[in-house]
Amino acid sequence: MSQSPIYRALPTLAGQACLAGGWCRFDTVERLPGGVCAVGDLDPEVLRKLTSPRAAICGLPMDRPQIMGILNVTPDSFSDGGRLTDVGGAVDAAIQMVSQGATILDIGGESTRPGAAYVEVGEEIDRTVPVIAELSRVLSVPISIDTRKSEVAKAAVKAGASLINDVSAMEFDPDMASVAAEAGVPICLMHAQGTPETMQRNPTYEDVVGEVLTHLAGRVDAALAAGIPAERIIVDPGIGFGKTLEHNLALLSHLSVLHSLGVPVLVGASRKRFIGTLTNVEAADERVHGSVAVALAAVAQGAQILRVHDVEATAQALKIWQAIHAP
Ligand code: HH2
Repeated sequence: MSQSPIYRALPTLAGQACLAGGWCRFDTVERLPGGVCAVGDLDPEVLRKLTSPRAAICGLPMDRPQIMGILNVTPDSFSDGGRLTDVGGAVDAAIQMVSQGATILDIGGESTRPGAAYVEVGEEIDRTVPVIAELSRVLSVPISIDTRKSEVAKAAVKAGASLINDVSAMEFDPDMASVAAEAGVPICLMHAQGTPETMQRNPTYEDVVGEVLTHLAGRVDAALAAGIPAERIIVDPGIGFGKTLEHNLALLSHLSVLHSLGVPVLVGASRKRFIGTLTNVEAADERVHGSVAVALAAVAQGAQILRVHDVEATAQALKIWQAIHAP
């Protein structure tokens, strides 16, 4: 349960205040508890966090949406596992994603799908580091390492990764905070309830939006306390990580609440189970259209980074959305 009030800017296309220095605007804010209030009546610190332009992440401006292409070098990822088993294949896929519009690449060596098995540190390094080293040699886009383990993060940064994406928000490995602080790279803090092994058994919340926000606020504080400056922190609601269909939809429809934390928001809903459930599409790689719809819904609430498998489709949809709404 959340203790302090929650402030959710209600995005419109033509309000007086600018959400996170980006493309969404707003006139009113939902305060829970307390109801709707006008921008002019907000506490200045709350207003500052909601409106201040976010610092660039790895040189990528946060006043426009960025596409993070997913590259899983795993045998068992839920939608693309086993596809990229050698460095050459992974590099080719990465080059294609960049040509299609990815401005950042997320390399993962351990599946975190529900029920996925634990991968040892050495194995995860062997899967990811050669790919990162080669990618940073041939491409100039920033590379993110998707890991919960500080040793993997350290090796990946040494090989050229410039962002750490931790689905446990530094809770799985107590050394992750100091490694990220010392490495001087941004870190994405994602909300999860439980571990991948168990998280989908019976996810339970009294107030999923409030609890996810409160948890992420605590993890942002932990990162700040560890010496990671706010300019290097990203938050993520963790779609599908210990969440039912209803939880995912509540988070997506209230996504803009995360801007009250004052840092960029990343959303990773691509091809996930809830899209299949809503559309009756069993095969994960056939959930492209639903995934694009979620990406646009996230952008309409000011999410700055979209983590996606289908870069080309997302980039095309985003171009049209921007041409209409944020030229
Ligand atoms: N989702 C997955 C993995 N990493 N990172 C962030 N920040 N946000 C997410 O939503 C997220 C993530 C799971 O998706 P995927 O990588 O496609 O599958 P798998 O974990 O099976 O490799």
